[in-house]
Amino acid sequence: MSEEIEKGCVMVTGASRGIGAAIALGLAQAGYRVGCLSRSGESPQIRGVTPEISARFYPAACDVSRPEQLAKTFSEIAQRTAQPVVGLVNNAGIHSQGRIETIEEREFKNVMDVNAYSVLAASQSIYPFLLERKGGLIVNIGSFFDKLGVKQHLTYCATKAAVAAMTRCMAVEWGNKGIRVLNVAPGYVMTDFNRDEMEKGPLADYLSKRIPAGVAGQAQDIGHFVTSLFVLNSPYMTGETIYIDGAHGILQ
Ligand code: NJP
Repeated sequence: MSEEIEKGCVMVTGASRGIGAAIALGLAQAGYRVGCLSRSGESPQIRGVTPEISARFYPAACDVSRPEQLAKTFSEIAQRTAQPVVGLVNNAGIHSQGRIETIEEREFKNVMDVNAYSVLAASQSIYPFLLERKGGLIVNIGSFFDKLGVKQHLTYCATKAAVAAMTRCMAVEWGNKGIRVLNVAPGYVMTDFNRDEMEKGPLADYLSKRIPAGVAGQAQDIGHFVTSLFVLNSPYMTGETIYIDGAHGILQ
C-alpha cells in the first residue's frame, strides 16, 4: 500500500476477535492504521489477513475498564504508527445473563464498567488527539437490545441503552469541535467464536424464526458498515443509533 493512501490511525477496542477483528480488518483494507486493543493484546484473529494487512495492525494489551491504561495505550500506538489519530471504535464488550432477582451488585457494576463506562473513558482519552486534527469520528458498538425488553438481560440491556445515550450527548457536546459520534447496534451476529451455537441447536432454531431472513448476521457485515462510516465521512451524520439486525428488532 503506497504512502499516498494513508488515511490515519483508528483505535479499535476489543479487536482481538469477533466483530472487533472484522472492523479492524475492514479499516486496514481501506488504508487505515489500526490500534487493536484487547486484554490479551493479540493481533486480530480473523480469516483474510495478509502480511500487508497485518502490518497495519498495532496490537496492544489494554483493559478498557482501566481508564489509566487507555490514554497511555493510545499515545503509544499513535507514536508507533506516526499517523494522525482520526477515530475510535468502542467495540469491547461482555455479555451478562440472569434473572433480575439474582443480579448481584458486583456483576452489574462490572458489566456497566466494561460496556458503558469504558465508552466514556476511551472517548475522553481520544478527545485530545481528535481536537489536535480538528475533528474525527467515534463509533460505539451498542446492541439492538438497547430498545428491547429481554428476559434475563436487564444488565446487558441497561449498558447498551447507556451507550446509545452517551452517543447522543457526545455528538451534541462535541459537534462544534468537528467530532462526530455514532452508535452501531448489531442484532445477532455470527463470529468465529459463536458460529456453532448460531448454526445449530436451540438458538439457531429460535433465530431462524425470529430474523426475517432466517439467519444471523456475519461479523463482516458490521466490519464493512463501520469501515464505510469512516470512508464516507458524511459530515451531517452524527448522534444516531443505526441498527444492523436484519430487521429482527422491528419484527412483530
Ligand atoms: O464479542 P467477543 P463480539 N478490555 O466476545 C475484548 C456487541 N454485540 O465480537 O480482552 C479490553 O467475540 C476481547 O478480547 P480479550 C457486544 O456487546 C455483539 O461478539 O483479549 N478488551 C475481544 O477482543 C460487543 O460490544 C453481538 O478477551 C476487552 C472482544 O472484546 C461487541 O458487539 C450482538 C475487554 C470481545 O469479543 C463485540 O461483540 C450485539 C476489556 N475489559 C452486540 N473485555 C453478537 N456477537 O451477536 C473484552 O447486539 N474485551
